Order: sequence, then structure tokens, then C-alpha cells
Amino acid sequence: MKPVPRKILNVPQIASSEITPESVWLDRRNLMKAAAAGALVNTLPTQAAAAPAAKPLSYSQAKCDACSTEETLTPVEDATSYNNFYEFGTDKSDPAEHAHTMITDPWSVEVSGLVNKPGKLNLEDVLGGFDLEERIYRFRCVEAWSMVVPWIGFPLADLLRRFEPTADARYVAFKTLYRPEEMRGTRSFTSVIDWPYKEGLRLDEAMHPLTLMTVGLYGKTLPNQSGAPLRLIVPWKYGFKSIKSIVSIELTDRQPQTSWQELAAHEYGFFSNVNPEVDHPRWSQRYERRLPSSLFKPNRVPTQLFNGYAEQVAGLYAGMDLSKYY
Ligand SMILES: Nc1nc2c(c(=O)[nH]1)N[C@H]1C(S)=C(S)[C@@H](COP(=O)(O)O)O[C@H]1N2
Ligand SMILES: [Mo]
Repeated sequence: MKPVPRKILNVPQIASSEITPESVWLDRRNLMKAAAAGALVNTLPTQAAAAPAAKPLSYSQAKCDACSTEETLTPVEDATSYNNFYEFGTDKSDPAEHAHTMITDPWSVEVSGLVNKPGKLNLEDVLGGFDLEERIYRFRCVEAWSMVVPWIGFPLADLLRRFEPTADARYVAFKTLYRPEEMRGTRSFTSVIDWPYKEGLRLDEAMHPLTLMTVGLYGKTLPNQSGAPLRLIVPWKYGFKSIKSIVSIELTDRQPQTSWQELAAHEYGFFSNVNPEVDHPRWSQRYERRLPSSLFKPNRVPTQLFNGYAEQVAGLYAGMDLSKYY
């Protein structure tokens, strides 16, 4: 008898430490939705496109203490083959396998809302117009896996200042590219996200010097699965805040709706600061699996408050109850 795929039964056939809770849970919801829709059909053909080759970038070394770490780097192969990018599917291997269909050239980002100088940035303006630096950050997914990656980018604050946020601006809302013909995960009847993928930050979080507009990793431009050509990295927050393949940045006076809050607000909050004391309703956040991690070598490390960046960012949340504002 053929084994029933784990996905369908939702029965762990490997150690629970290897299960990725978000997708297991989503699969269950997806199947219910699909059953309601009556079909599991993918109607549009996938466009053939070759992933552009990664280009070397020129950049300087990080200029602040917290901008680097002595911790062992996660090998580039792991950082670029174990990904979350639901536009291409919910399995960790889907983005590396399917994100090459996303066309990233030409690319532009629209900056709008509460700014004195709204406008568009082409990718060339981004790559040529900001001083790139390497930042070695810990990166912690809400699913309790983590990695250490040398990103290349520039402070988001540098970009926002050019557009001159008005005095009323209090939040920044981001959107990912939404192009179904290039993103097989968005065409799936089982997809639960109301595309495009959306994220947001409070303006002071967005202006914090650790918040990085990221264009590369390991010395080169981002591969598609990592969010090419331009993504956010917010190292003290759970990974889902670090939105990929950004096409829109809007300054607002109201807290923007995010994709994960839309999906399950009691599980995924707006702040999503890494915190070992505040468990996810379905699992503990006390420890994490540092990639590469396997059944035999789980590589378990204790999770740190604000992912180890408390000294730099705790002040942003002074007086806030972090279990209430999770
Ligand atoms: N557009 C978009 N951005 C996204 C996601 C996504 O599914 N779509 N996943 C998020 C999650 S849950 C994580 S952990 C990180 C993963 O980044 P990585 O694949 O480079 O490790 O991307 C975040 N950004
Ligand atoms: Mo994540």
C-alpha cells in the first residue's frame, strides 16, 4: 500500500521538531477550502522563464556593533533552499523550485501616501542611489527555525527620507508583487492568503537603523526565492514581517492590515517581536532550530528577547505589555 502523504493526513511521520507548524495548519485549512470549492485544479500554465544569474554587488562592511555577529553563518545553500515564499507554494522547497518564473527586471517600487514627494523608484535607482553595506543578522521565523545570513542592503530610513514622510505619517505599509501568471502559489485554489502579501511597521520601527532594505545576500543580488530584487529584513521580528519582492510602500496614519493578521490575528500580531516568553498559541517560542538542522543534529539554541537586539530596539516598546502587543 502506498503511504498516504503526510500533508493529507496531517499525521507527523517524522519527528515533530521537523514539522513546520504554519504550513501543516494551513494545509488543513486549504483542504477544507478546496473541498468546499469542489476542485483542486490549477488553470493557468506556468510561464517558462530562466532565473537571472545572481550579480556580484559592491558594498562596505557594516558600521555598527549589532550589524554583525561572530556566530556561524548558515551556508548559502541552506539559506536559499529552505524558504517561505507562499506565492510559490507552502513547502520549504517550493520557492527554490518555482520562484524562477517571477520576472524581476524591469522592477519598480511605488512610494505613496503621507509623503511630500510621492514617486517611483526603479531598481537601477535603488542599486545605484544608496550606499550598500553588509549586515550579518540572526533571522528567526515564527515557526522556530533560524539562520544567520550576511545580507546586503541599506537602511530603510535612507529610502523613506527621500520621499519626506509628512508629520501625520505613523505607519508604513508594504506590498509584494502580485502576478498570478508568474506565481503558481497564488493560483492555487487552496491558497488562503488574500494576495498581494502585505506587511507593515510603525514609522519608528521602519526608521530604526537596523531595519534593512535588502538587495543581496552572500555578496550577490538576491535569488528569486529570497525575495528578489528588493525585500525587507527586520532582524528583531519574526520572519514573516520581512516581506519579499516589494512593489509598494505606503505611509499611513493608521495601522495597516497585514496578511498574517488577516489569516489569524490571535496567532500573528502586528508587532511580532521575537520573544521567548510569549509563546505562539500552538507552540513554544523558547528555543529555535538553527539551520542547518536535522533530526539527528537539531541544533537547538535558546531564543533571545528581540532576537538578541534588545539593547538596540527595546526602547521602541517601553511601557508596552509585550504579551498583549504580540
Ligand atoms: N511576499 C512574501 N514575503 C514573505 C513570505 C511570503 O510567503 N511571501 N514569507 C515570510 C516568512 S514566514 C519568512 S520566515 C521569511 C523567509 O525568508 P527566507 O525565505 O529568505 O528565509 O520571508 C517572509 N516574507
Ligand atoms: Mo516565517
